[in-house]
Amino acid sequence: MSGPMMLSTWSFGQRGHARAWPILASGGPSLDAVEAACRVVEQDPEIDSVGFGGLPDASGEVSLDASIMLSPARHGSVTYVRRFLHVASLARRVMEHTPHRMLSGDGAERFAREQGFEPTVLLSDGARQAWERWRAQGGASPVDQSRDSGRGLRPVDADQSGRLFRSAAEMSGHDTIGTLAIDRAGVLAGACSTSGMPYKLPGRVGDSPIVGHGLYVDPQAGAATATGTGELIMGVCGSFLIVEMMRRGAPPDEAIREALERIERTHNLRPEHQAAFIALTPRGQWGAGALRPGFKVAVRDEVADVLVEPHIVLRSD
Ligand code: SD4
Repeated sequence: MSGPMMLSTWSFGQRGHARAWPILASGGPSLDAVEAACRVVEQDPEIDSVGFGGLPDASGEVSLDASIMLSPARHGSVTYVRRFLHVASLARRVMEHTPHRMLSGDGAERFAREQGFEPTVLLSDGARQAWERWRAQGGASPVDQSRDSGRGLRPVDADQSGRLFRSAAEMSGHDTIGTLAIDRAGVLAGACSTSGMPYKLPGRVGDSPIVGHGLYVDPQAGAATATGTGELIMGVCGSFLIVEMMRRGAPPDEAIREALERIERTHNLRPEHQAAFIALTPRGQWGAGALRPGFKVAVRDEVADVLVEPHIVLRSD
């Protein structure tokens, strides 16, 4: 067994790691670490694809989805949450305080209130203005979330100011925070949180809150999480497929390649489509891959705090 480590999607994953790593480094649980990473990204108004600041649906309303998972018997998720910010934490409450696995919409929000979560407005001024521009242009064009312009590949402590990113422009254009962690005790955990596809039809739910699609964790086999166009990922049960292949002996990269190739084989891909996965074995071996260029993965362990290119990029376009 190697030491604790964390792996997250996109450049904003590093922001999450800055908060979550001290939990793992001090021997804390991986479940707390993945929740903490999601909370950082959820509350950041500069990030237009998760939590406050997330782009709204076609009607101008923001709705959030999230899931959290320890094992096939221990997971929780929420969908279509429109008045509460910390949906990964809410998913954890579903796991820990209900006999259920998923709560949706008004029921999820009633549960949030009962659990003491404070209702809030999720639409930021920036997201409202973006939606107004989208509507003024006819409201038809899909948003390409495939590329991460975060300037990464930074070694540990490169940014002494503590500011990991220089401008909002560096952060835009990508989506779900998916995060996987293994703690000192060797316990795997995963979480993901998203505002979903920009300008989606109201009520649309993507892969992120659905166990097996956007996230899957099995203590014996490993963990995987997804980002990108949920409709593609849901078509192949992406995260479950990857964990299942790892169970049968595939290294994480090989398992991810199979999921990406299956998406490519079974869908008519459009230019704005992206799908990317990260995966982690119980022994700390990790993998990352994307359908198209532009994806980045944040990695943190006892020696490194880096943002790197995925090992696999299936297509060049
Ligand atoms: C979803 N995978 O809901 C998430 C994030 C996303 O366009 O919106 N991608 O499909």
